[in-house]
Amino acid sequence: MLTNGDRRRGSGLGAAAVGVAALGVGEAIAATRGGSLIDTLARAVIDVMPVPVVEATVAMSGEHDKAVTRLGIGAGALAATVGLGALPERLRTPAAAAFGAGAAALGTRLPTRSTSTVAGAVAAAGVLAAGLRRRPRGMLGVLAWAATGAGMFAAANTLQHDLDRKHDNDIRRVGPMGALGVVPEDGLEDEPGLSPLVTAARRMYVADVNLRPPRIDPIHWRLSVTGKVAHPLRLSLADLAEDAVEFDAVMVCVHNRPGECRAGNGRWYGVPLAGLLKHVIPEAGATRLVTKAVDGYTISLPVEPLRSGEWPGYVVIGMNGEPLTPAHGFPARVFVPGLYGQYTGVKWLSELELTDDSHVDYWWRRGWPAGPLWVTPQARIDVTAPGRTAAGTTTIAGVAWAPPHGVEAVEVRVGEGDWRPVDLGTELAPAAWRRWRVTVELPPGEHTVQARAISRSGEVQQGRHRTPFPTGPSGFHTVTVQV
Ligand SMILES: Nc1nc2c(c(=O)[nH]1)N[C@H]1C(S)=C(S)[C@@H](COP(=O)(O)O)O[C@H]1N2
Ligand SMILES: [Mo]
Repeated sequence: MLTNGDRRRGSGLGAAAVGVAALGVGEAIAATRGGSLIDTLARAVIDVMPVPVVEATVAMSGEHDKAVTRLGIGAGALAATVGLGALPERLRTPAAAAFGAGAAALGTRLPTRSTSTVAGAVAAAGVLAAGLRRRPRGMLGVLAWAATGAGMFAAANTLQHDLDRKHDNDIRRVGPMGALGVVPEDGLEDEPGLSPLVTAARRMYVADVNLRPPRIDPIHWRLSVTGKVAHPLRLSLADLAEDAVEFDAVMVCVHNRPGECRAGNGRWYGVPLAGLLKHVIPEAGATRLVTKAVDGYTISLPVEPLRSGEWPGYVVIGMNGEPLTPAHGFPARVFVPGLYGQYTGVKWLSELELTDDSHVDYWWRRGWPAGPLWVTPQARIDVTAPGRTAAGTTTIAGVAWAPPHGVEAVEVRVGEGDWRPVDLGTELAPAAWRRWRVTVELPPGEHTVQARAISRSGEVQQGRHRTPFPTGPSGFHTVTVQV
């Protein structure tokens, strides 16, 4: 005999299984043309998420923020289905239809819009309505629905991978972007565990508001320079490549708390914005350069320091000798070394618009200051290892940055002891990160080691703890060493 409690649990499971099937079917149909129901729902949620929730998600999930968001959206959608299933029968179909209409509307409205996402939303709503009308009975029924859903998710995954592979081929055909030439060295190559001097694109942190990078066809892509300019421009990737130069610089996320890895050092290839701006001739009143992206994200920068070259900014089209990867903004992004990633310019650049001060950026609207915010000096400890030269010594090594001025010095201290200098690797460029190493003698026991960076402009890294929001983090990276 089934009790009422058993029956309710059973029907909840049945509704969840229907939810998996509906989402799976939606995801598979959306994927036929590169769309995604879950990514669309996620982006809609991210766009309205209160900043404290965004900050908590980033702080808690670290590098896995996208996976955590995707799981959260999936779980939320399933919970919603269970809720739908608990409604009186006559309300379930209208509720499923409303869900489908909402998801379809998002699929047409968001910058990531795609007809296949709309089709997926409609199909998901149909499966949901049908499934909830005759809820699966018994364990076998539940399993059958859930397995259908799982199969559909697997199909969606395969379709997305195929599209990614095709996109990677399109990118490969673009050819080299700059030459890494001689692999740069700084004299600290022999330190195992130390971050590489130049961060490989696949090891570079990824931070943006999307679950999946937009796929942009390089053949048809053009960069428009518009707005208050005497000579608007439309440039292809090949046009840009003609004026590109190589530069070394560290990209740092404003969420990078001491010791974290949301920072990477690249050898970039880009067109100086000063030259580009000279070419288009800004009109009177053109005070802001709005960098716009295909994901609907904008970051605006003051025109004057970019035009004069006081802030050397670039339209970047390559990293480490290759085109940008999809995750890092292919085919183009704007980068002003020294500004935090969130203020430095957009990935997946589509347009540069010169305008007045009335423009409001994605994150300002959400409570972040108008900025721009500059990266503060930061030192990270990568290595604490037994010294190789003498017994009882410990090697401490890491990276430090203070763009755009450069790292003047790095210092470490043990416990509350004095700050002592370290050896610095050769500087690639002031805006790049600099590696460092020191060997200290430590008595047996447990020790805390801290590091701080000092910028060539005289700014000393602050030890007081500050959260990333609203002006960037501070504090020292502190590690514990057992001798
Ligand atoms: N179009 C677009 N550009 C963007 C973002 C975004 O969400 N969308 N995120 C910014 C943030 S917060 C950072 S830290 C950098 C990260 O660049 P990366 O992912 O290549 O490291 O990109 C910036 N550019
Ligand atoms: Mo960021």
